[in-house]
Amino acid sequence: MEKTFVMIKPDGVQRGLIGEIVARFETKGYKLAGAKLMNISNTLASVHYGEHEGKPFYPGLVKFITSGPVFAMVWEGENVIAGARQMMGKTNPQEALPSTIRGDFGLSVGKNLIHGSDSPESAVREIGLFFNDSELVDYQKVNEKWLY
Ligand code: RTP
Ligand code: MG
Repeated sequence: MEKTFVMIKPDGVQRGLIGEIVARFETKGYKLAGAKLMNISNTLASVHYGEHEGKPFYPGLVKFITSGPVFAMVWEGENVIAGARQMMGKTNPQEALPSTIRGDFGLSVGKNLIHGSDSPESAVREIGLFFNDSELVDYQKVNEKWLY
């Protein structure tokens, strides 16, 4: 089954939105395979956001993502990479539709609450960056046969 990396950014943690955001993924039907509250080092931030190095917003992005704890997660399910991005909404919360996480809770592109892998390659890369194999749990959920 497909897996993706999702992370509640420091603004989401500080605003007390961990439960609200986790609940959306849970009730959608996705399965949580791993989760942890952690601080991101400058090194990890620069590897994770390496694709944006050199862009004008990059220094601010690294400063922001290392400014406080994040809640890192791995979610599993059919088409979860695209599905999670849909639930997050557009990068700029002012363009994100209502009922998306950024559309419902965000106001600015710099503090847009949540990250989600944007492709299968990114998902594998990011899961490997943030989680050891031993931190990911493989299990059956009782409701699986009612979802697919
Ligand atoms: P993310 O990687 O955080 O999940 O967000 P994303 O895919 O929707 O957006 P991406 O293009 O990867 O940009 C990464 C983060 O950089 C910040 N950003 N600021 N014009 C700007 O000021 C600007 N553009 C991007 C956002 O916080 C975005 O989430
Ligand atoms: Mg991105």
